[in-house]
This record gives sequence, structure tokens and C-alpha cells, in this order.
Amino acid sequence: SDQSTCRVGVVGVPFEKGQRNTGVSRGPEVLRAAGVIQDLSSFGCDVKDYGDVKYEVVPAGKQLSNMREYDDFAACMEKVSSSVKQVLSDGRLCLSLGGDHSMGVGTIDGHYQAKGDLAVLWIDAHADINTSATSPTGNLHGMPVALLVKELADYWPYLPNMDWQVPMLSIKNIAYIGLRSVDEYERLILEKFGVTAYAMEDVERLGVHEVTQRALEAINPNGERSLHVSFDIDSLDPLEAPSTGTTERGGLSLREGVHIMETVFASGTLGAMDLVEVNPLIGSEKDVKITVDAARQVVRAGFGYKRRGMPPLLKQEIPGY
Ligand code: B3U
Ligand code: MN
Ligand code: MN
Repeated sequence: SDQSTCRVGVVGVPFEKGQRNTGVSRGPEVLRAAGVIQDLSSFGCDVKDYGDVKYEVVPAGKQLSNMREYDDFAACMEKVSSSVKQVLSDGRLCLSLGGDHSMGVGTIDGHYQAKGDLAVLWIDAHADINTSATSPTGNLHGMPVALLVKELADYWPYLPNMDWQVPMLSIKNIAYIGLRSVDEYERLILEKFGVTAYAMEDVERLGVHEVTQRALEAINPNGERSLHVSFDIDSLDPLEAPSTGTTERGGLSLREGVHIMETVFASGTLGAMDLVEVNPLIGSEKDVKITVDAARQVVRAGFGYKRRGMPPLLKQEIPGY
């Protein structure tokens, strides 16, 4: 209904070629089946499902060194970008369901095209800021941030079929929360540019609320920028989210993940959110359920769900909500 304060468009990105495990491409399907969309409408959001992104590969004609499955990536992300742009142009917040984290290139590009200057909150165990020159794996899900920032543009070769993507983010407008597995050259980049990065020890020292407030203050001091939250489910501890490809122990609790997203919602700046790296083919049936439930809680918190309970009708615009 048009009186709802919360209008959301959902985009599925069944893309898994940014990493090596089969199954991440089924993230959108399991998250929808578990009820992510109903979760949001149940407390008054007006949700529209824009379906899954589809693409056709155009071979680049040459192999790009240390960028596995590059052709598929370039083709898919162009479509992801236009889908996200469409959702935002329709006056909705965008929720993108992955898929592996290489899709951040498409979602953030689309967000930028619709809203201009952005702030990005990257919640992850990993920094995902390798270039093809520094990546130890060649997996594109470890490179999206490096493709998006202006400051690293000169460190890439010419990327065929990526002319639609212009690095537009200022590295100063990105903040990380949850880091605990950062490669040596990633660390070098974070240090060199003074990137706002709250690793697990910072969450321990300051607490999750303070860390989130400081991160948002650093990247969006006046709240003028549209905020993009890219939430990698592996930021959570594997006890809370076991079904993902690159688990790192000692992570955020589900409560901390939910708290971050409640704080994001309260900031009133959210433009788009990604929920990535849920892999239903990893672990037992119970593991998958635990992981998907965690993802649902994190998502609904970002769009306004309150653990203290919700008023019966958000549609009546209850003040102070
Ligand atoms: N930093 C490593 C590992 C990694 C990055 N993202 C995930 N794993 N999930 C890399 O491949 O770049
Ligand atoms: Mn990631
Ligand atoms: Mn990760």
C-alpha cells in the first residue's frame, strides 16, 4: 500500500562464479522460500520482487590473468547494475540477494547511478579489496571493493566489457565491520589509504553499537549520502552462519549483526542492502536453516523490524517509529 513508509524492491542474483563452491547461486531461491519477502511485508513494508537477474556471456576474446570466470562476471554485473538502478528509480529501497560477493560491483554501481555520491558499509570477515595483481586466489568475490574505488583504478589492466562500470567510490566513504581475515596486500591498501576498518578486536574493545556509530559517522557525517550496506553472511561466526564458503571463526554474533542493521535503519540513510554468500549446499539441513534464519533476521532489522515488537499497523504512520 502506498501509505507504507517502507518500500522495498528485491533483486535476486544467482551468481556463484566469483568463488569456487557450487551452491551460492541458490541463495536467492532459499532465502525467498524461507520467507524473506513475507518477513518484510509482515510488518508493513510494501515489497516488490523484481525477480532474478539473467545474463548472456559476451567473450572478451582474451584471458584476464588471475580473474577467474571474468566473462560471466562482466556480463552478469552489468545486468545487476541496471536492475538495482531500476528499483531505486522506482522509489524503492533495494534488497539484493546473492549470490557471491562479487555482485557488490553490480549493486553498488547501480546504486551510484541512481543516487550519486554513496557511503558504503562493508560487513565481512574479509576485506574483498584485492586486485588481480594481489589476489592469492583469482576469485572475484575477493576483489569487488578494489574494482569500485577511484583510488585503485590505476592498479587494474583494461577490463573488456566493463566500460559500463566506472570506479566512482571514494575509498574514504567505505567502512568495514567484522574483519578477521585480511591478506597482506589488502592490509597494505587499508593502511595506505587510511580506510575506516573495524576488525573484530575493535568490536570487542568498543562494542558493536559504538563501532557502528563511528563507522557511519566516518563515511556519512551529515547523512547526505545514500548508504549502501553490503552484508556478507560470513561476517557472522560460523556457529551462527555455518552454510557459507569461507567461514572464519571468532566472528560477529547474530545479535551483533542484527544490532548493526538496527543502527543502520535508525540512521534513516539506507538506500540499498546486499545479503550475500549464503550457500545452501554447504553443511547439514540444520546448518542451512540456521544460516538462512540468521540472514532473515539481519535483513528485517535493516528495513525496520524491532525486536521489542512492532505496532499493529505501520501503515498508519505511527510517529517515532
Ligand atoms: N582474501 C581471499 C579470501 C577471501 C576473500 N573473500 C572471501 N574469501 N570470502 C581472496 O580470495 O581474495
Ligand atoms: Mn565478502
Ligand atoms: Mn567474506
